[in-house]
Amino acid sequence: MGQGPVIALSGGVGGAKLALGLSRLDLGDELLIVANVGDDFEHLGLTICPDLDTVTYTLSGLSDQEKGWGRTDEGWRFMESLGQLGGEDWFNLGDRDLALHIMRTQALRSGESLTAVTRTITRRLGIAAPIVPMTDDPVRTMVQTADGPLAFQHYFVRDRCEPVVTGFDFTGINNARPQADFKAALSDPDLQAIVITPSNPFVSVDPILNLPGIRDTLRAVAAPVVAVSPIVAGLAIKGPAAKMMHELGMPTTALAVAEHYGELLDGFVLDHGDGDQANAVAALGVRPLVTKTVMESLEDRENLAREVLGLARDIGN
Ligand code: FO1
Repeated sequence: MGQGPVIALSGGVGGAKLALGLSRLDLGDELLIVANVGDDFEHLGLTICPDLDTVTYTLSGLSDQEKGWGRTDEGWRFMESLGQLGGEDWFNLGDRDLALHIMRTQALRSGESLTAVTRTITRRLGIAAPIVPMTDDPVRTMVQTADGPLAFQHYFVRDRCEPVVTGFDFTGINNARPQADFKAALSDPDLQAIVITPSNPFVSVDPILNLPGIRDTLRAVAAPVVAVSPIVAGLAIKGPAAKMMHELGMPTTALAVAEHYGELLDGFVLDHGDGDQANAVAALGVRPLVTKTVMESLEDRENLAREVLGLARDIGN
């Protein structure tokens, strides 16, 4: 690839896996990881930023691999005591993880931006690739359900994704400005690619795409926009994406994800299990790539990252 920026839009676990793969390619400081903040919420007086934390812990090698969130080698004595005292214990904060939330909350309260405190944290954890929030302004995903709106973490964790979703709102999105480095990379004439990682299209990627001006910018930039399907053979690898698609009356297919992103896309990466949908993706005017998108090993993460950039290069030539 050339030497311009590669922007990766990342949400939860799937996004972080591909972000890790991208960070291990020799992109130098050209890789910019933009994390969703719609999952963020105020809890126990703390500002919790789960998607920033998932990608931060993943790139620092501290993430708990089987849960997909939080830290490995974790203790839960804080949660035990919280429970004893009758505190809200539906959202699990590990003893080590808690230090990050307290530090970030303190920094934000003292007027530091989320970008600034994220830079402090990622540097302390030895992460080279810049990780930035999609915006430094407050945006909160509200899940519309048959029984009324739910804050995202209430839907996702407290209610275990059981409510039937009817739509999504991103509170604050109209007044939110794209984060400065994100905005600058998008207007960099050497921008190489924008990668939409295999995160939940509705609650992890759409908050970023719905920032004022982002969709228009993605349509206008010369750099290819390439997405990796989070749906493989009709199922989400992790999380409620397929359930949401079903409840929204969409087919739970990789093709339906490509159609959801629509004309923003130049390329779309499907798993071998969905190879039969490649022609339909091509019929959208989007270049398909069929490969192994299920990332079990570190090598899988790197291989997929390499193939995604290869697709972007082929489209760009
Ligand atoms: N997800 C859960 O399913 N249960 C939890 O108790 C939980 C706690 C938690 C604490 C910190 C953090 O950064 C993430 C946490 N998550 C938990 C994941 C979180 O709900 C994210 O929003 C998901 O990863 C989706 O992006």
